[in-house]
Parts: sequence; C-alpha cells; structure tokens
Amino acid sequence: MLIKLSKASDCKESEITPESLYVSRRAILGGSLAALAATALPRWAGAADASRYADVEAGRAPGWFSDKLAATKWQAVTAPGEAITPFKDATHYNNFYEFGADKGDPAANAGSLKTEPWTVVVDGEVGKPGRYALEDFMKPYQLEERIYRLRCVEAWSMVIPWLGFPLSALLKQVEPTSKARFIRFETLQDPKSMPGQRSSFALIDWPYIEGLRLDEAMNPLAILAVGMYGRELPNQNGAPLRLVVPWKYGFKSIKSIVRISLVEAQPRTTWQAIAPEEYGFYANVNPEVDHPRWTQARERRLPSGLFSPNVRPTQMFNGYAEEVAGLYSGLDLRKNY
Ligand SMILES: Nc1nc2c(c(=O)[nH]1)N[C@H]1C(S)=C(S)[C@@H](COP(=O)(O)O)O[C@H]1N2
Ligand SMILES: [Mo]
Repeated sequence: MLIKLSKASDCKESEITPESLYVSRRAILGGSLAALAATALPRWAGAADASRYADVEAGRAPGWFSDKLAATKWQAVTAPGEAITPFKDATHYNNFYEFGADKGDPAANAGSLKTEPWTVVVDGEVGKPGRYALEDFMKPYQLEERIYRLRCVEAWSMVIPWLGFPLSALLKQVEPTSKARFIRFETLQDPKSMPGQRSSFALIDWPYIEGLRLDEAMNPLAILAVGMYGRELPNQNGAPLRLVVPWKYGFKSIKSIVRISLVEAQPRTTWQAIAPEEYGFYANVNPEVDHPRWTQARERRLPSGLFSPNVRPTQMFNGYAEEVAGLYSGLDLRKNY
C-alpha cells in the first residue's frame, strides 16, 4: 500500500487556518481592536509550543514531551477555511465515560488520573512485543502537528490541532506477523482514579476497547496523539496517549491507551458491544447513513449555543474521502456502518 498524504491534505503552513481566525473572531466579538492587532499575526515561524494558540491553559509536560515538542515537524493536515475550536471548548465538552457521562465530567474529574509513570504494552501477533515506559515507547517517533476535524456520533464536531505520530510508524516498529489482521486498543482500567468505572449503573464493560482493520491503521491519517494545541494532552482528552482516526466517529479515537495488540479476529469493541444496531465496528462518518435515533446529515460545530447553533452539513468520511474512500471499495457502507 502506498503511504502518502494526498495533495488535498498536504499543505503548506501558510495555508493553515491558524489561531488567528479564532483569535480575531474573539477580538472582534470582544470589540477590542487592540487585542486584534496584538494577536492577529500567527507565530508559525516561532516556537512549536502552546503560545501559537490563544487561551491555552499551560500544562505540566514531562521532560520527554518537551524534547519531542522542540523537534516537531509541522506537517499539518488541515480543515481548510475552518477555524480551530477554542481550547476551552475542546477541553470542557468531552466524552470520557471513565470520568462520568456528562460533557463536563471529564474536565471536572480527570485530574485524578495519574499519567506518570505510564506503561504501554504491545503484544499479540507481532515480531517485537514489548512493555514500555511511555518515554521509551515514544523514542522512535518525531511529533507532527495534524489539524483534524473530530465528528462525534452524537452529531457535534470540533477542529483540533493534535500532536502525534502516524500509527503506521508504530506498526513498522513492532513488525506484525502474517496472521495480524486487526489492531486492538485498550484504555487504562483503574477504578480508584476513574469514578465512571466504579459507578454501578455503568453499562460499559471496562476497560474501553477499540480497534481498526490493519489497512485502516496503516492509513497515514491515523495517528497516536500525545498532545494538542502545542502542549501535552490534558487528562480529559485522553492523556498521555490516545488514538485519532479523523474519518471515523469520535468513539473510535480511544483515550489513555495502555495496551496495543495485533490480532487475527475483529476485536469486540466497546460501543458495538453495548448497542450493535447503533454503533458499528467501522463507524465511518457518513451523512447518508443515519443513526437509528437521529440524522447524521448535519452536525453542530463547537462552540455551539442556543442562539448560534453553528450547524453545518456533515461530510462523507468527515471530509477525508480522498484519503480513505479506497479502503472501503466494495464494502456496503449501509450494512457496515
Ligand atoms: N477510553 C475512552 N475513550 C474515548 C471515550 C471514552 O468514553 N472512553 N469517548 C470517545 C468519544 S464518544 C469521543 S467523541 C471522543 C472525544 O474526544 P475528546 O473529548 O478529546 O473530544 O473520545 C472517544 N474516546
Ligand atoms: Mo463520541
């Protein structure tokens, strides 16, 4: 398989819809021309850090992350003409059921998650299985910034600048055997730090599991992220390591990963196990195939409020058809939702 970003995705830094859009809109809304003048010039040429984005809350990055950040490759895939979602919305409107079922719960509760030290296990059908401290796991990879749309199956969406590396690079490292057909991911299971795992009415059979077909995992758009908005991942967004598959509904992008397994059989994934009629294994964003309880033709782009719901049409494969449609040629996308 040819691993190459298509022309449509591969674009120059100067073409990126930068924070200036978001910043200037805020400045205009706030009526402050001085703020506009001070912030409208994006600092693309400068440091690869959070100062490039407006209103980013500083984190406490581990040393290995800061070193990687300094060497980040700005190979952005963008959502052309679309503003980056404000950091505040991206970090306070979340789904992370381990920390509660309400959108504000992850931000309120994920502080209890201990991300250092963090161990990642790679096992199953691989030539090179291993158990790594996260900083060792990360050693072979250079970070890239990828600005992607994220479309939740619940019909809201955001545009997020991720920092991560292609999942294909990991697969190259671990050498899948000829039996490997799927990749399976597992989130941390720790009821002590994850109140959602202690809740007696939780319908989720923990730990949270997700998976991809191996050829999907090899697609250059699929990344493992360790940061966003020029800093390390906030806990509520899946620190310290999460998957991002931008052409699929958000639930595929599993957070706080502790185990990655190459397997022969299609994994039994969390949402598919809970409601197979509503959530499929593929979960490709598709405006033509509705969820049984709501339309998937449109989405609310955050920030979205009562007076400006900010509704827009949903795009096939979330706008990444050129890169990924080929993975599904011959597959009935109505049956394989
Ligand atoms: N472990 C785990 N991963 C998860 C979830 C979850 O509840 N637990 N929610 C998913 C859903 S439904 C979405 S939409 C995205 C949301 O990612 P965000 O909060 O960073 O926007 O995370 C996905 N990953
Ligand atoms: Mo979601």
